[in-house]
Amino acid sequence: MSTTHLPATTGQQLRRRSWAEPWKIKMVEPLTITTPEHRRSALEEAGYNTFLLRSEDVYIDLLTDSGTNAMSDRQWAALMLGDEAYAGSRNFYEFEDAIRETYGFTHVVPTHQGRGAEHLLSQCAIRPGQFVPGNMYFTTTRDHEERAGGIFVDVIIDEAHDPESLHPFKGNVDLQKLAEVIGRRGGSEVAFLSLAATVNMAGGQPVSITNLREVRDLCQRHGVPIYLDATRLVENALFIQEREPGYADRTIASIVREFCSLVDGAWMSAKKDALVNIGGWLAVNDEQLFEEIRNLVIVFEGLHTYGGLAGRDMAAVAVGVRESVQEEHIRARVGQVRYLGELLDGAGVPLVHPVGGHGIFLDAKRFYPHLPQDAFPAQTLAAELYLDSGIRSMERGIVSAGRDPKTGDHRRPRLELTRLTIPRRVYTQAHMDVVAEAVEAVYAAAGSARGLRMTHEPRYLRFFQARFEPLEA
Ligand code: PM9
Repeated sequence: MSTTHLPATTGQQLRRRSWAEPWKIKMVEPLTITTPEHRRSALEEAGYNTFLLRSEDVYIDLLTDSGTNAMSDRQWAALMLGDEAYAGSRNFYEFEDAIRETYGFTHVVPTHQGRGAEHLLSQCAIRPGQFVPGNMYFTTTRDHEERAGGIFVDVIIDEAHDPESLHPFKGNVDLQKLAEVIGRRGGSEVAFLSLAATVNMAGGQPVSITNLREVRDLCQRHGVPIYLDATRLVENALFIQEREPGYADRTIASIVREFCSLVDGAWMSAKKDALVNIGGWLAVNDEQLFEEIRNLVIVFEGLHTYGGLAGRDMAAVAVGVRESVQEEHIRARVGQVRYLGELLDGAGVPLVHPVGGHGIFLDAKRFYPHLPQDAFPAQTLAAELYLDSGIRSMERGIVSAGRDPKTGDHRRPRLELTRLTIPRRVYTQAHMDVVAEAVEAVYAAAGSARGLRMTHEPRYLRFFQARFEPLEA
């Protein structure tokens, strides 16, 4: 992995040394290798939607990094110490301590996963008709904000919508766009700024602390709170350490704390950075808001000391949160993503630059310049990659964007991407080599792809369950 190689001195010469994953394997899970005929029939059965494939028909699973992480021996050991009391489980207090220490918020409730927290926050902090500006949308986040009557407005910088822009912090908020939203009806008509770091749909792109400070000044002047989606904040912290002047000598843990000190609260899908298979949380500093959240969590998730999780799940989160900010871990995690990006760059495959924290986002518009967006190029690419090699990826384009609730038309995002998401501590560098070769093969055959037609469109978050069929030649 070239970006994390250590220089070693041999006489006068500097030589690159090989890198290896900072863990060894204690338990293995066999992978399934399938035939092209088997994959063709599995994909047809799944309606050309990779979400509808059975995992046993998948070879290398890059659908998501959510809940697909390998837990450490410490986490597995913690699972055995689950306190499954209905109320006041010991593991809740461990969970609360880990989140308070790592992220710095005062009040914490567990939730079954990230969208449970989004639901609670949206219900408690949005009045119908209020604006909810955000640095690009995320599918479940925007859905909950709109369900609560909020009007989502994208205030990310323009560079985020350009897959070729090399801006180092493509997740940043555009201050003018935010000021314009606040200016429409005043700060009291803005529920909160919904800030994600990193920004998933832009390609795992980070937000800088400098930008956050400026945004905070603006929000404070108008009484607008900032709530942070901290799902991949540790990855964001690595980019700050690498790219933001003054942060090179700071620890990841201290950058995470500083970032959180500039916002009013946060939520997290613990299934990502926190290295577990299930879990989430919502944390705020405001006591009154917390009282409301702590009450509402009982209605939708469970008592405020388990929030839909088993005691053992909270124990695994408590250990995972602390492991997530270890320097070696996070460097290896993001380094592995970068390694795959470098292989694909070497082969001239079009993808989002700079490479983000949790995956490679292939640029389906440039991959298939002959396909219109109505033929679902990113969905097509995910299907073709599965057919070629059994590798599963995810559409992040027009299908994921859904329909505008007012007009009923497709939302047409500028970014039409297919995401190769890397689970944490699961695959080795050799798997990345195999993935790169498969993507190259699909790119070489790109001219023959015909695109897809949607045959079934669910009402909510359609990308999860939509069905497609190939367009005729
Ligand atoms: N992200 C992902 O694969 C899981 C499925 S949605 C396609 O990227 C952010 C930034 C996320 C996220 C989930 C959630 C929701 C909130 N914020 O999946 O409910 O990336 O735990 O979290 C997915 P849960």
